[in-house]
Amino acid sequence: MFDALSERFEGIFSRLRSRGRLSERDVAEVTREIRLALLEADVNVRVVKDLVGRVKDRASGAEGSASLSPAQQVVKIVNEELVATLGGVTGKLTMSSQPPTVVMLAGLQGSGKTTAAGKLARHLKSQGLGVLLVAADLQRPAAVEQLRVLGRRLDVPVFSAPEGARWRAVDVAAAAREEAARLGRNVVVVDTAGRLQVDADLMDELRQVREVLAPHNTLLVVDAMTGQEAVNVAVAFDEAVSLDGVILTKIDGDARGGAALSVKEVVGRPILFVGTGEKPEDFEPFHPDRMAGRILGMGDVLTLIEKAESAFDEEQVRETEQRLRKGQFTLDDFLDQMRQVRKMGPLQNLVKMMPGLPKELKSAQVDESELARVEAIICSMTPRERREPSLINGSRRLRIARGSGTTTADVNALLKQFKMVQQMMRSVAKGKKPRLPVPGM
Ligand SMILES: Nc1nc2c(ncn2[C@@H]2O[C@H](COP(=O)(O)OP(=O)(O)OP(=O)(O)O)[C@@H](O)[C@H]2O)c(=O)[nH]1
Ligand SMILES: [Mg+2]
Repeated sequence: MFDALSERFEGIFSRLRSRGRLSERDVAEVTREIRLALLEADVNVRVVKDLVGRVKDRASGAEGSASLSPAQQVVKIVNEELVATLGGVTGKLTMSSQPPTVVMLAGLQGSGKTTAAGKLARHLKSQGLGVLLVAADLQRPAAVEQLRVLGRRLDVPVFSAPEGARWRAVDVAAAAREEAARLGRNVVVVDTAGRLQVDADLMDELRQVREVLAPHNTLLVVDAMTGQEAVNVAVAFDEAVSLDGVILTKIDGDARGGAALSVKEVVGRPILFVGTGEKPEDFEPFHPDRMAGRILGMGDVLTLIEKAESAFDEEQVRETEQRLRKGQFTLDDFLDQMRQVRKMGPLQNLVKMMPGLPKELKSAQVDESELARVEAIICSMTPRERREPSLINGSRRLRIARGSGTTTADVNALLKQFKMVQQMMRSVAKGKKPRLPVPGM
């Protein structure tokens, strides 16, 4: 998402860079280009008009007043106004002082409600909260089972209508709080049924569910691919059940991104989370400033750092560091490091967030199977071999290759790679500037 828009902005800003002072005409030209870029990205017309108007006012007024170059000044202004349009600050779920906090999800069919329920449960669980998932979608026969499967995978309990009981969604909702109290859960996440379109039946059911649930957060799940229509859907749901926020899903797709940029301004409800893929971990809090940075091509360094921080086990990192200082870096450490990196999610997603990487590199496939192979090889070694790889002679090599389903050439390649990393680590430990083993890096 936003690729086309980013590219347009990149072009606009690089042309601007070659200018000295910005004349009235330059400002007019730049704002016209920005307007076109936003409209092409499917941003709501009213939102475009407001945003461009604000940029124009500030860009002409600020002329020559700061030490920034004209181009830098415009980038700064566009960035700030984009952040404002996206909601300004990072939104948060309202947590009730009296548990359980209730979160109700609503949205059209296939928007990603059930998936988002799982993702949200995982997210809250990782913050140390006890979550109960509630299956209040009795529309689709398989819906309850879908949530149960997710719950099992995430190790989160799922509450649903008792076998054979003829419950409606409101009955499930009514019993959910009691179940949460019984299980001592802090947060209840309720999945509801969707419809193909906004219709009276759906809204009635949702209103009833909302009434008995009295949720602290009613969140609309919107598929980013729906484009402009997302805004209308959000307005309709807001009128019916009064929304507190939005979860925007499938931003990993090739949607142009206009919906994301319009929802807050038109509906007045913040985007709280975004779905970036099908898996439970493909989920992030929505940060307007970082999203703006990503759109303007500044990369999403902060999200990257945050991911790294949450994935790395500090204790383990400290231990490794201590061994490194003593110049001991074993294949076990190598494996640990690799696993830590993998915990951050698919490499592909991480690479996309790196600023300044050439486009070709971002679209290049990262070979995840290579990582799996390395893991298999190291796991086929004895603990002693992992500490002293020099022990690995011809027959051991063959055993390791067989054990890991690889070839002796693979084992050799890994040992060579490890040796280079080890050498690098040793020179780091000695306080020398490391010589990277990869040429050209
Ligand atoms: N790529 C991508 N796919 C997603 C994302 N979120 C959900 N999906 C996929 O979208 C499809 C629909 O997701 P569900 O969670 O079942 O949608 P739902 O709103 O519960 O659908 P109903 O219960 O039928 O109303 C599934 O195939 C999901 O894997 C996302 O962020 N990115
Ligand atoms: Mg569902």
